[in-house]
Amino acid sequence: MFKQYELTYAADDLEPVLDKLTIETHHGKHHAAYTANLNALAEKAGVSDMDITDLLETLNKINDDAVRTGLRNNGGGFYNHNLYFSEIGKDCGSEPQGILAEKITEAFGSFDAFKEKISALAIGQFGSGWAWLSVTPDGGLVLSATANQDNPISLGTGNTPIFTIDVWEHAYYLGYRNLRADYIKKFFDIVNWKAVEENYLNAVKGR
Ligand code: MN3
Repeated sequence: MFKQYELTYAADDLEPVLDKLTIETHHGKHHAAYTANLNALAEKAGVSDMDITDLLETLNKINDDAVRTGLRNNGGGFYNHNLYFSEIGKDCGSEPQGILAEKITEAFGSFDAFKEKISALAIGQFGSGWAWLSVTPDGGLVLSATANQDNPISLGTGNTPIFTIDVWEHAYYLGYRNLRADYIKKFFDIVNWKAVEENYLNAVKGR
């Protein structure tokens, strides 16, 4: 049974960056649906007890095309949104500290340069998708963008995502309409960098 991340903030805590209805719909409808669909498909495929990252890494072992595609889309939707909703919060924003700040500077030159680069990937992702900050097998950081609900795990990159930006229209359309770049710019005001640093430390620990 895969468990949807429970919000640690109220739906209106992220205003004015993300409005209450956007959070309620995104978490309570979209993310909830991915989770329910994943659980139904996982039961059918006999993989309900798997860790989500193990499942996404080994999708090619599932023979039934429809089940494999469903698990890729809904398993990705489940995993991606668990990361997304756990990396934002009330009274956040600011800048990363400690080891994460050092690693970002090492990889991209500065925090501002990192923001510019990942924003460009997020803006440039054609259609629905995600931009990612991931940890490489040697502990470095790398950026990427993916379509639909794919992620660096389901694509078999060997990298571990620690931060993401959802650029599906359902993430921002009520507040920003067609202005994806404005949403991305404001999104940094609600990022919980402490949580992202924990993601980094967990990713490195597991290697
Ligand atoms: Mn979404």
